[in-house]
Amino acid sequence: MRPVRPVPPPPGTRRVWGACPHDCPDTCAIVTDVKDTPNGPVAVRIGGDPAHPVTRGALCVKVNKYLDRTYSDERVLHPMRRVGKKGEGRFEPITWDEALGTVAKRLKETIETHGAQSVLPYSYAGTMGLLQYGSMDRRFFHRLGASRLDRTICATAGGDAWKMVLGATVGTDPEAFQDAEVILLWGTNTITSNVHLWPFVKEAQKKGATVVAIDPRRTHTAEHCDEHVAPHPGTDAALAIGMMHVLFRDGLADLAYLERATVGWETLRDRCQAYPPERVDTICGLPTGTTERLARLWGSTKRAVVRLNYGLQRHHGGGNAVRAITCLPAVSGAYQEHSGGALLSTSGAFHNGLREDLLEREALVDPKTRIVNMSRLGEALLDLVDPPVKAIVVYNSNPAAVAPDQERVTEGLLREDLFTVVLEQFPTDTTDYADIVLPATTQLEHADLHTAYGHYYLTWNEPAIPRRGEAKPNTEIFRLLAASMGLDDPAHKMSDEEMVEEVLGTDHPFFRGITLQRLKEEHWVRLAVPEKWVPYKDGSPWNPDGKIHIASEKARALGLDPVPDYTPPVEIPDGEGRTSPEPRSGMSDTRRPENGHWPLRFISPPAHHFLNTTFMNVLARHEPTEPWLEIHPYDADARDITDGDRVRVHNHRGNLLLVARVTDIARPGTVVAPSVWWRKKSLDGKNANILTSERLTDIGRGATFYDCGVEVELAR
Ligand SMILES: Nc1nc2c(c(=O)[nH]1)N[C@H]1C(S)=C(S)[C@@H](COP(=O)(O)OP(=O)(O)OC[C@H]3O[C@@H](n4cnc5c(=O)[nH]c(N)nc54)[C@H](O)[C@@H]3O)O[C@H]1N2
Ligand SMILES: Nc1nc2c(c(=O)[nH]1)N[C@H]1C(S)=C(S)[C@@H](COP(=O)(O)OP(=O)(O)OC[C@H]3O[C@@H](n4cnc5c(=O)[nH]c(N)nc54)[C@H](O)[C@@H]3O)O[C@H]1N2
Ligand code: SF4
Ligand SMILES: [Mo]
Repeated sequence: MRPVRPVPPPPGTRRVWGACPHDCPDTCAIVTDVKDTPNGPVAVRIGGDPAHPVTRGALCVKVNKYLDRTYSDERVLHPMRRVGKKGEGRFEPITWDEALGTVAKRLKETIETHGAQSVLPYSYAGTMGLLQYGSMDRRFFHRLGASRLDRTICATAGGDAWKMVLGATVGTDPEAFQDAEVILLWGTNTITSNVHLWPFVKEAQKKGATVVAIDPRRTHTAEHCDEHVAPHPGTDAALAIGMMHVLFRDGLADLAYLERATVGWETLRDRCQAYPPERVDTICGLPTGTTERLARLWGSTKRAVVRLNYGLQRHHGGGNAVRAITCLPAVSGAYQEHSGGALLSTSGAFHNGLREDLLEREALVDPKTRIVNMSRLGEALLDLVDPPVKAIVVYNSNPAAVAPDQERVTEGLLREDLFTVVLEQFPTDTTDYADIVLPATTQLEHADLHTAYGHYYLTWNEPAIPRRGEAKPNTEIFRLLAASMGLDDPAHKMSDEEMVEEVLGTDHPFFRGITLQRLKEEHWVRLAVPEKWVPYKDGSPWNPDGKIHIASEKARALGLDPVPDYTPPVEIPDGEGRTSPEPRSGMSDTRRPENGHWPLRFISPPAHHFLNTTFMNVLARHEPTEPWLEIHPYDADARDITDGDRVRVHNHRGNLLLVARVTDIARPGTVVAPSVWWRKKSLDGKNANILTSERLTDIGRGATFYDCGVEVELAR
């Protein structure tokens, strides 16, 4: 690919190298140009590092505006105490001493009265830096004996499913995509959610590759592909199994590779019998012949790669869908090629080496401590789990907006006997429910070390500007909280850089020669993985027997089918009119009406300018309208809905006001609400999660945001 021209720093500035902190596979290398002024250093320009092989000098539309975010007048810059009712968002500033004293006192009282497990940390990937994501905070909560949090809201369904087959979340190098001959973009809106893969896809396309998007929605990514296949949401496992049916049937399976590198392939071949391509076309709602054609395309070359992403795993059967797709390159033998195979995440290459166990002081955890699933926050706050949650400390997340079954979550957060602390950069929907808000720094104001889940480079983030107001990094806040609570073990006093040295203190070969010193000098460093890496050439190095587990003993031990199978969605019938029964008790949504199948499938994938809820407050004006619903003309006509009408989307969990966009971007039967809007900046104080359920995925205990049935009507 053509090299990128460097951009010199503007005159009178100095350049500081950093990393994008957001929950995005690309983990861009950022350069910030800083001017020293009489009032201190000020960041004047931000951009992508031209020398970085994946960032290639460009940031996305969101982080290009990171200076607007950092210097926004909306920032929370001082500790605050609630003065209004919960949910109102009225606060008064207090000193740090007062804030820390109050939090320490309330947590101590809670622990004395209700036990340490009544304290719940709630955090996700608002920042993905190892320090600010999970280090001092984990040490603090582990030492207290607080409840543990099962961080399932995004990726565990796919991640655990992938690991069942391949042992570690390591996939085809994104830089290798440029040499592929067939690329399937499966359940990924690449241009929105993984834009730095796109140039590699375009390069392959330029060289003659066929690129196919598999997505119920005709995204802008799909529009730029050679073909768009639009299955019903939640039917991907059937499609993958149907494709493998054709590969086995037509002699396109690489039996030598299957024999040499995998276990259990014969069982999968037998499973495929039940899914002839014609049946699969019906299940998925595809034109006859689609499954067969896709299979032949996939089997036509070993330089075939599938980029699967997380959209397709947010369904009841999402784990099995990922397992099935992961088997495709095994059956065709594409795992033997540098530019073949599959990519879900690259994170395993980092996490299998780094000493995150030390960073988080995992040794402090009593294995008997209860675990709360973050995807069922409503239940945790309402259903009197034993012991009840009496204090919640939220950071790096905005659960009032992003957690499913919003009504229950809100009811929980409104509880008068719940003590809520939120560490935030902005006055979000969640801070509105806080008793105490603690101001957090942004990426330009703190140090951090970044892994990635969409490439193989480790990146150092050097602070570029002074902290604004009284904001502090998460690490510092938990250091101070530990001191206020009287925790005086040296683990709670280490500096950020000492923790980085500790986490890098690994003898794993991927980290050979990588030190903090080197990272500071070079800004980002490729892991010591082979240049033309083919991780699954001979099987999987991450499974004890060295094989790819097409049949998985891990799955069997969990009571699952050892080979992947298709299970229909729970709330939305597939093309054969089938749904899955409610999952085991304790995981189901008991308020679902008898025979209650809503007529429309509802999905709420990321809007182009938002990152989950981050940037919504800064960039909403760049989105086409107020919060909207894409609805196909066929479904709109049947309901007398015209473009621009206000519509009410509803099901048994709640209802939501949106603006209708009548468009064939959505397939008939599926409506789409690009997300995730701040509730308080929406039309009726709610967002898509007023409709989603707390049901969990078949594998990985994940959230099922897109397994959601609704009806839509004109709002009156
Ligand atoms: N701009 C932007 N980028 C982001 C994010 C963001 O919010 N905004 N979020 C970040 C995060 S946290 C994550 S996890 C990733 C998420 O990014 P992706 O993994 O790409 O996930 P989604 O956008 O949820 O879904 C991708 C596509 O899957 C489609 N889809 C939904 N259901 C199905 C299905 O059943 N089958 C198939 N085949 N497709 C389906 C959706 O229509 C969507 O276009 O992106 C990251 N990047
Ligand atoms: N309906 C629907 N719901 C969804 C999704 C969907 O597609 N549809 N996607 C789901 C997915 S994939 C995910 S990953 C989750 C994401 O959900 P969250 O992890 O809650 O992500 P955000 O909404 O971006 O909120 C992150 C918050 O962290 C704050 N933050 C950032 N950096 C720091 C820091 O250094 N310190 C502190 N203290 N705070 C910081 C930001 O200001 C922001 O408010 O949402 C899920 N919810
Ligand atoms: S959000 Fe993703 S694409 Fe945008 S700058 Fe960050 S890492 Fe790069
Ligand atoms: Mo996510």
